[in-house]
Amino acid sequence: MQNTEIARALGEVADLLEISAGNPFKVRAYRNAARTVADHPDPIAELVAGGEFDLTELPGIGGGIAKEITALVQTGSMPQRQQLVATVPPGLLDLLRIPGLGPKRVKLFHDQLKVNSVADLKDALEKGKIAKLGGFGPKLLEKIREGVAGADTGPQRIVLHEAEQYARAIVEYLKAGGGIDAIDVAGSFRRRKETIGDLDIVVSCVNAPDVIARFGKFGDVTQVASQGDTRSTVRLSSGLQVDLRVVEPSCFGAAMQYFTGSQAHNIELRKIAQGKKLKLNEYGVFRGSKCISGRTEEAVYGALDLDWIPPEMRENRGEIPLAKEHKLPKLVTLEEMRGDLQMHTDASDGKATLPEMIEAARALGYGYVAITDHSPRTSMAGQTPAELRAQWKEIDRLNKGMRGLRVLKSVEMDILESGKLDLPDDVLAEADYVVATIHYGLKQSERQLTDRLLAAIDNPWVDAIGHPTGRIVPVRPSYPLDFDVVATAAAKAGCLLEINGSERMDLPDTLAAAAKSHGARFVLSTDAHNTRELRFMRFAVAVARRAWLTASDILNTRPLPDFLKGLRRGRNR
Ligand code: DGT
Ligand code: CA
Ligand code: CA
Ligand code: ZN
Repeated sequence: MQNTEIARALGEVADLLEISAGNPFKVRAYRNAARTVADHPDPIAELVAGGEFDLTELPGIGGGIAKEITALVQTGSMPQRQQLVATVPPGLLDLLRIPGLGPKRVKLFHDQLKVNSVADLKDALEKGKIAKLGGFGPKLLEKIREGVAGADTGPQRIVLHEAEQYARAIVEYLKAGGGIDAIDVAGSFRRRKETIGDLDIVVSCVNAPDVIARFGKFGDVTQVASQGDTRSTVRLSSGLQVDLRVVEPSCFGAAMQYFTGSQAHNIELRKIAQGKKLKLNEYGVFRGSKCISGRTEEAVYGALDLDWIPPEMRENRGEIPLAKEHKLPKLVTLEEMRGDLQMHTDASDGKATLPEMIEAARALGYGYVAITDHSPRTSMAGQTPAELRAQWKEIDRLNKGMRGLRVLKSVEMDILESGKLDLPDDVLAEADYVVATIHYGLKQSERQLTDRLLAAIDNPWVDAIGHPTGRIVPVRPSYPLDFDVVATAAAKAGCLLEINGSERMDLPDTLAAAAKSHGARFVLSTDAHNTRELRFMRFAVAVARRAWLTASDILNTRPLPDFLKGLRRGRNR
């Protein structure tokens, strides 16, 4: 659990307290605590888990809030928050998420106009009731109107990183209730899509009603939208919907297959079944009324004369014919990754020291890592050439005493707005590996941005282009880019393209697949800014697998000597 999430939960408690006219001092206490947590350099969840740390030593955190934070970290929910959520209409939480609406305004609408949901607010807006309240100018009204329209299009999709936290918490919770034979998360989550619309959980067990009942009582549930004998749908306080299906053990594989989707993949499979005079549904493969398979997914695919298809490929993009011909690619796995090629220390904007990052990387079993602190252009965080050289000297020193892990001297170098590089060649030549990225001038034209990347690819000391499209999944889309031109140039020059496993998830899966078709090769990295984020490699691997990449497409699946020889600078050695 990240500090931002803990801070958000604390902030929500403050909002809820304010809406329910709670003690203003308590409201302020929660707001202060939220700020303290958000600003704290280390992951609070880890400090709590370590057990040694006393949260009340932090500014603005007293005994009560410390207990709430500990409960949140340990159980995934905050008692104070649950208590408040139970007392306010669930629709008010949706209202709080509308841009321009804080607790004061939500409370005002609630108290004065009996607005309890997004629908109520829409109605009040249409009838001019909000304008009549006073204090709402035309600009603000327009902003609220847009927010309402956005909220109307259904709940937001969430990034895979965040979905994982919810999925893990719910699965652990259901398991802890006992009586479960098998449990797994299906849907887009299992296909490892970059964003998740809702979570789909499949359980096989003996006593379905028990599991369904327990599911509805998960601490973070604000609404049980539907509940039947074998299925239930709930909403969590974040707005995320979770579907649960309970099946017999003999159907678990078929249910996992069906609910993993994608829908397009399933439609194709059903056609194949029909062609064999079989019927395929969430309960199994049937000949007439006889179930011929369903316990495992392998058996379901097998009954259709298909090899088992990795979930990440199930998008009906040609995987089914390959499964029929036993020609599915051997997708890259997390275990095949031998190094991490982007991470930051406290020398730039990271939170951990160089030795701390190295120790954490070693614990993950890597053979090499690149320390890629920022170049001067990155205001506040940038390293001057002198500072970089000092860090590299330190890395040389550390490498001497180290076995098993090699730390590569590196830098994340900005490609400037002008298209020039942020560091001169003589500095770049002293590094082991250089990743070039764009952080500024994102509003330039497609031509300009494409040319900037091409200029970087043109420099023989640039080994890779980092987060090539600039997108950050939950925050901003890609900048305009002629990607085919970039990928073709990178392939020709032997410049690698990065797949960044942070919430950037950049390259996106479709572009990575396109780049592969142009002959490009890749590096996978985490862009970790603390030790915990070094585990984000699984998200980079998810993107790579969705792009059908194999270990041979990815240079950092190779042992160190091959990796170094595979770099374009390696050829000059
Ligand atoms: P999401 O939640 O929008 O990120 O995407 P999914 O793929 O998880 O979609 P979801 O949750 O609506 O449904 C989960 C899977 O269940 C879906 O991938 C395929 C299967 N499924 C659901 N409804 C249908 C349907 O009407 N027809 C077929 N063939 N499959 C369905
Ligand atoms: Ca889903
Ligand atoms: Ca669903
Ligand atoms: Zn960057």
